[in-house]
Amino acid sequence: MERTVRIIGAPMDYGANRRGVDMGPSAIRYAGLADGLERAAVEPIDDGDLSMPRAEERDPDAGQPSRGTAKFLREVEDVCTRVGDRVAATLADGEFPLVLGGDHSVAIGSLGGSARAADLGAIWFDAHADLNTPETTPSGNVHGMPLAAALGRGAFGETDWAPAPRLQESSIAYVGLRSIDERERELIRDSEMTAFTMSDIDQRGVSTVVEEALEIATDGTDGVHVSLDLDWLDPKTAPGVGTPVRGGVTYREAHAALEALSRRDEADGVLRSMDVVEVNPILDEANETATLAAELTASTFGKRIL
Ligand code: B3U
Ligand code: MN
Ligand code: MN
Repeated sequence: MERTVRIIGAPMDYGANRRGVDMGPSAIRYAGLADGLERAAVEPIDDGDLSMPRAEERDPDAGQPSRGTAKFLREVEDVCTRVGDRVAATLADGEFPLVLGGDHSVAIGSLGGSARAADLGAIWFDAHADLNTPETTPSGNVHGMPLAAALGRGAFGETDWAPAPRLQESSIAYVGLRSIDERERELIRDSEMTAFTMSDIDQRGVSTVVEEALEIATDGTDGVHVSLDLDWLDPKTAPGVGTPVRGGVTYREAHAALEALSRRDEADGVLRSMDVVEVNPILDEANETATLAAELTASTFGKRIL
């Protein structure tokens, strides 16, 4: 047991428009996360869940940004600040922070916390680009904005909590994109990020794409953050997500991708932090998506078939 993985539950659903992702952390634990991690020969320590006020008791329009729309922004700020502090403290203790969402806005916290004491690269496994700002968002949901927030784009740039201190655009790689808003398409094209879409995976295979993503995220950085949005997978395999998009990766491709990360990590110790987000047990079939989330996390930390 060479590595200690500290599990930080962030049961928040302020950033999504469907209730239910707040139950993600319990569902992933129930699906056997700790056992899977032990089989991967890491020691899991579970910090339990951060406390979260119920969305029903809050006003989504309070605390709006200087420009545009971002629902529940005050609550997202509060949670992400606490997630960031926990992630930074975990890293300072020499442990690996694993954040369980919750909707994808928790990643503003995990990226910010992980990028405090190191130059950070990131690999974003997602159907969506999550690059909207309060000014461009079609929905007002912050789970469509975490990368923009961490990069300090748009109205997020005027806040002191959202921008991740040591995260450069050029060290970010998307893997598996297939649902991009019109404005986001322009933003990605004009950015220094690298976007591998589903069609890159079709053409070159998922392992090659992940190895290329790793090259980008490790080049000139001290470590890599892995953000795993379960809607990256095909909805036939992972039905329990708020915004399913057909045409995602299969069960085998998903494991192959995370095993490719783990192989590189075994050789060079490149992984620094991770979040697993958007599991919605209410929309799931017999906890299938949470089970997959637990299995894929174990694959990332080195669990093998044999
Ligand atoms: N791009 C859309 C939809 C979306 C993004 N992330 C999720 N859905 N999960 C938006 O609302 O920003
Ligand atoms: Mn996402
Ligand atoms: Mn998504």
